[in-house]
Amino acid sequence: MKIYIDGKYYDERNAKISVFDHGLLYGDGIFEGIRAYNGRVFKLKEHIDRLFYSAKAILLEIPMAHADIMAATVETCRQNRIRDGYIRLVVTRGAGTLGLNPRSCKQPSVIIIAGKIQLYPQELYQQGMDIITVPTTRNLHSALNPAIKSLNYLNNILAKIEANNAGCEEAIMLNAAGFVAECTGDNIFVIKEGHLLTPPLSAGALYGITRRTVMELAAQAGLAVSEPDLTRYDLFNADECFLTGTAAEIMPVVKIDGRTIGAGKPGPVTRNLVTQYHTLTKASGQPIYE
Ligand code: PXG
Repeated sequence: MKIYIDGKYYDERNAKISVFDHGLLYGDGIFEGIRAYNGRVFKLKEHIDRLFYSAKAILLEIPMAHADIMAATVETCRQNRIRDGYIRLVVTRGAGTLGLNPRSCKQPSVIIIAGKIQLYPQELYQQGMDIITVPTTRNLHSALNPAIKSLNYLNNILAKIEANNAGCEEAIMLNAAGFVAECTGDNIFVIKEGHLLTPPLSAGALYGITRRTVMELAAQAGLAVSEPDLTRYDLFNADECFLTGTAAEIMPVVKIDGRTIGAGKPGPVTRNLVTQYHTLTKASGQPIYE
């Protein structure tokens, strides 16, 4: 595997960054998780846009232009002969002194890894997932805005551990007001009487790129799409529920906190969206090999 670090490619065992990098010392940095399908990078521009928005929010100056990061991402896929894969793009604050002042970091680092990801077992896509609400609430906007895809994922990791301890693969995180925010690495949706509902960004959801894509597909299919505040009660009484994410794609949910959702198996609206999503991922995106 060839890994891109600051303009050069390194073998896996030589791909290293400084122990003084504030990305490591403080989680001071940002990232993106991107997919390639069928020789194309899916929603590349949208991911790089979000990377720049995250950077702006944490006053991190990415040392490359938008177009150059797009080109480096595609080139890293080419170097690794990726047709279908997963790309992790990381920008760290860079090496500095021991002490959290980011002004000691002279040069942010850009890292691009192109490999594979299998987030959840395949059979869960057929059966649907059983998930729970966990005690750890999503970060407050006023503390660390969940819209920022930062290297500070402890909030999500704690929730994931709580889910894993209960035998579940994913966790529903509420915000401090008790409304549903999102899952640890996925957005959440419900279907109720022909309406597609998902928490608003103000509830503490990441501006998910799969989330937006699914909302567009649903609107095209004639579903009413809205973003109201949702409570656990709304989830329990939904006709269908599913999660979205770049890695997860669309994952049906059939049980929440012991309550069976709808008929207890992936529903027709979810299955239709899955089909449409797969059609879209196969046929669109930035070509890698032309
Ligand atoms: N919420 C959170 C907190 C996320 O981290 C999503 C929602 C879905 O967003 P996208 O834009 O991907 O639709 C994410 C994204 C992993 C992994 O390694 C996690 C994500 C993406 C890729 C890999 O677990 N989360």
